[in-house]
Amino acid sequence: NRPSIPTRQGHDTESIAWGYAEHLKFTLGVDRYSSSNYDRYMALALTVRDRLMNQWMKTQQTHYKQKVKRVYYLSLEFLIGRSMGNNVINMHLQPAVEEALSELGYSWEELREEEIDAGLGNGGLGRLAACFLDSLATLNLPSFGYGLRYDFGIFRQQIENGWQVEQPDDWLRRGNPWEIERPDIVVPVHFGGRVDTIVERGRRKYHWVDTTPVLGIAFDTPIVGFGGETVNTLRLWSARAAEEFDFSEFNEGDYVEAVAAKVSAENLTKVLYPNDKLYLGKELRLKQQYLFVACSLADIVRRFKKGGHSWREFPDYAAIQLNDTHPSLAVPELMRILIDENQLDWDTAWDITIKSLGYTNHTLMPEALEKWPVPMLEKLLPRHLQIIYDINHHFLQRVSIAFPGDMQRLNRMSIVEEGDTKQIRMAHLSIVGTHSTNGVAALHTDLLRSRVVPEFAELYPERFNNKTNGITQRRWLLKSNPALSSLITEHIGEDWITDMTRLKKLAPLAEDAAFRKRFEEVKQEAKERLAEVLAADHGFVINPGSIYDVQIKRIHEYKRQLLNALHIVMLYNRIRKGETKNLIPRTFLFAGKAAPGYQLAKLIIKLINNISVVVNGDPVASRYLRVYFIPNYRVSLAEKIFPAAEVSEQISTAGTEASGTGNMKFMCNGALTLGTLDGANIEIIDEVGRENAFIFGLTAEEVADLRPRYSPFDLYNGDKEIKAAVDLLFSGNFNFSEPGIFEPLRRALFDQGDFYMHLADLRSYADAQKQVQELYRNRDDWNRKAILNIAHSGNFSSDRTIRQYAEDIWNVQPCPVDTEH
Ligand code: DL6
Repeated sequence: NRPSIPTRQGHDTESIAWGYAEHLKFTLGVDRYSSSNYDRYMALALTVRDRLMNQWMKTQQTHYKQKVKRVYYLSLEFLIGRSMGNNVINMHLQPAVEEALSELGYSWEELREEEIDAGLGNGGLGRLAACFLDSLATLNLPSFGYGLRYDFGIFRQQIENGWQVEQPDDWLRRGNPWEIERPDIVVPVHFGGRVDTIVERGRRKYHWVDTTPVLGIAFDTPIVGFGGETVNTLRLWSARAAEEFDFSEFNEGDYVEAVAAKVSAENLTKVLYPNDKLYLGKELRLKQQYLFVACSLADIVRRFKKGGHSWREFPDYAAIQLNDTHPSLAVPELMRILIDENQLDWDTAWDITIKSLGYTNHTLMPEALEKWPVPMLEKLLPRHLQIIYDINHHFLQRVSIAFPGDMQRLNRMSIVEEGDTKQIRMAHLSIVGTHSTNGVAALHTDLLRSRVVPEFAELYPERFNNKTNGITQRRWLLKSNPALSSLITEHIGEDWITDMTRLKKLAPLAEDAAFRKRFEEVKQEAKERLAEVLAADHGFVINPGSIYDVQIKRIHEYKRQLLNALHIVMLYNRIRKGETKNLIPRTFLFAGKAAPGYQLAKLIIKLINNISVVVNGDPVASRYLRVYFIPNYRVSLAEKIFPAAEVSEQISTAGTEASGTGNMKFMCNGALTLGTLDGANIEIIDEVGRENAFIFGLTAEEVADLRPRYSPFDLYNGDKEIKAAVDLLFSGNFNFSEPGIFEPLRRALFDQGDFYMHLADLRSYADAQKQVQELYRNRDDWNRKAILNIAHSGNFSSDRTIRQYAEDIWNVQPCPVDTEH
């Protein structure tokens, strides 16, 4: 049913080919001879974007007309990756796009590789936010994502002589076809100045004056749900100097200063901070947080006011979720807007604030907890500091009524931490100032309640709840693993794309030998494809007949890449001793970025690379064992690795990983989990059964019990094989031309007490690895378990997570939008 006249919105092949040619010529000003591959990608992206505009506007109109309640997801990070493939799939455009390109003589596979990842996040927290956007749109939930449009996303990782070297990620340099600048949506944001208090008709009024303004300009990215019905918005703010820079008033010398001041204002959104789980206390970061919160709340309030409701109804129209404490200035900022700008009384403002805000905690690491120094807040946000003090005053009154005479408790729970420099505890502020505090996996929520903030859980038991993380199966299975997706759909239909629990129907097929064979073929092809990509990109020589054993995630001591490395050295020793009987070749793949200032994590990368050189260069060992560190881990690379993975390394010290989401991506791609009872691993095992995974190591409780009497030396001395591996690791064997470089790792493991208990778990890890090897020998049995993993991965869809947030925290309803296609 091809129309004779191609149109700008047509989903048919002709329209797409025509749209592409128009953009190439009229938007980009090139022709088929002068265009680069990137131009061709841009022309295609703009063609796809045209086809979602109508539905984007219709979605916004529908939400406006129906006066819906919206979800506002406030996150300093959105780790989107590429948008082309996802949008094309969600809009059901793929067949027409592929055909149009092939008629024009181009390949869809090649063109989509041109897209530069939007890497506006560090890892789990940012990627979760991106999966949530996909689920919100697919579930027809009216929502906005709000964040910052960093000019530079997470750094590009290069490996030089085994070391991580950071390069700036200039992702916008060639233009971003998915965003639309909204110069009219601009919010003035104030910093500094002072607060004047005046009493008017018996009421105190606060005037924040003499401030330095900066502007936030909106850039919108459409978020298309599967089926293309709802198109929500991701609105990212970019800093601009305020108009007040009147250049005409300056003489030549001042002019330069004025320009410098302008640049400094615009530096606010220059770069994403590349640390996850480490709070640094930098002023620029605080400014980023406030800019983002102030712009987003101003936008939300503006939209609310257009609806003509009374302020009391604000929580009926806005559910604002704080992704970690990064947006927690939303608590005092909303209070400021309500009290100072809209003359509400304190109690009413507080009631509205609490009802409309929710807070998600993402980590148990004490070093990640944000605490802003009072002097910094006083200088930058004096009015907010006053409000925080007032909130604390009311809060401590409540605590002292509940626990009379308990001064120690007041100190522990206070939002203000006393000390040489007073600090504001943003987690306390977030719990006190919102109606919901959630953890991201069952164990994490339990530990949050029992260990991290037990007194808050006691005071507000009704506020604490769990929302186990999830991932979108549209990106992490349908898009990234088309062959497995087709196999699944061929057998159980395509309902799993929007209801991942339907994958359960695969369970009986695990008993079907023909299906297992097909699964094995698909996995094998994925392994070969990955080997080809890594050969082409990095010159790696990977044996597709080996077991692909994969650990891909941020590099951090608690995630224990070092445990994996120690075990590799154990294997290496065994091979050197000739213990190779029945050994199935194994390829250990690592990838991940270390925070630039995290020296020990960077040293772990160096260690893996050095082990890789020695092991892969050993003519005997390399027949059985190869180790590769894949540089520059990012979403688009992850999409190529998961389909090929067979062993999913989830080996954090129990009680340290809040949830993990990589574990879920591995599972639905048919890898078997080799993991500790940590984070969401526990729930993964509950779903698939312990017999279909490899579980090892201490539990969170055992870790806590052991800690006071833990001795890494005893374990080292008590196990000959472990001793030999540790000795070899630190003997210089892997760094003979760089003597002593791994000494800090040895010190961390021994002199500093091995905080993450590598040695406590190494023996049981090595035993679990033996089971991996034994099971793999019977590949058919392995395949059966792999299929069962896919079949039981349905609970880990972010659709399930978002439904739970929508019902339990946000109280929002889906709003269908009419479609023409
Ligand atoms: O909730 C998403 C993700 C979890 O899956 C990880 O377990 C957790 O480590 C991660 N946290 C962060 C940064 N936390 N802070 N602050 O990425 O969140």
